[in-house]
Amino acid sequence: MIIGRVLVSFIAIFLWTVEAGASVFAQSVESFSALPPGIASEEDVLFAPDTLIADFASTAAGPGFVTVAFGSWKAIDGPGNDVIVHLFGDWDPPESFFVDAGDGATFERLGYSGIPDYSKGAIGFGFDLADVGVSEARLIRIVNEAGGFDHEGPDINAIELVNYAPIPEPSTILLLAGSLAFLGVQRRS
Ligand SMILES: [Ca+2]
Ligand SMILES: [Ca+2]
Repeated sequence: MIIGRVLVSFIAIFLWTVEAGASVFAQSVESFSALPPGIASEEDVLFAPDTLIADFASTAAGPGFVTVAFGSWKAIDGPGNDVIVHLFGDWDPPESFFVDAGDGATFERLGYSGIPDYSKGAIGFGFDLADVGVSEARLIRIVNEAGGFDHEGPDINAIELVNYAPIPEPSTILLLAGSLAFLGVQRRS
């Protein structure tokens, strides 16, 4: 009976994907380039949009970047845009950026922010995994367009997944495999 309940909850977690409605926001910073002086914390890019932002400066060594993860969730390709990068602040053309999706070892370039009209306040940039044929990604990386000289990066407020699915924990997979094996034995006996 317990195994049956584990199985039911496992399936329920899998069914809760796109239909959940709510968004998932970045929950941890996996890697990042240096922050310019006066910027409080790389973690200001985490969680829902607020008044805390971080920018990751480009230097002579290369473009600034930040890579984030989403806890127990991964980005998947669903209807329309799948990833939204929220900025808050002033905009300067060299603050344009690229967005990459990947799983650590490799990344695919999802898109480019473009150079929008100068504006202040909150701006969201949407990106679609389907544009580059990516079906899912655990990590999202934002890379400054400007590189090779000192320049602040985009004022990143939050990184949102619109379409997402749970990342099965290894223990859950083992539990499921064990449950199926047990059910198989029961059925044969
Ligand atoms: Ca999509
Ligand atoms: Ca923020």
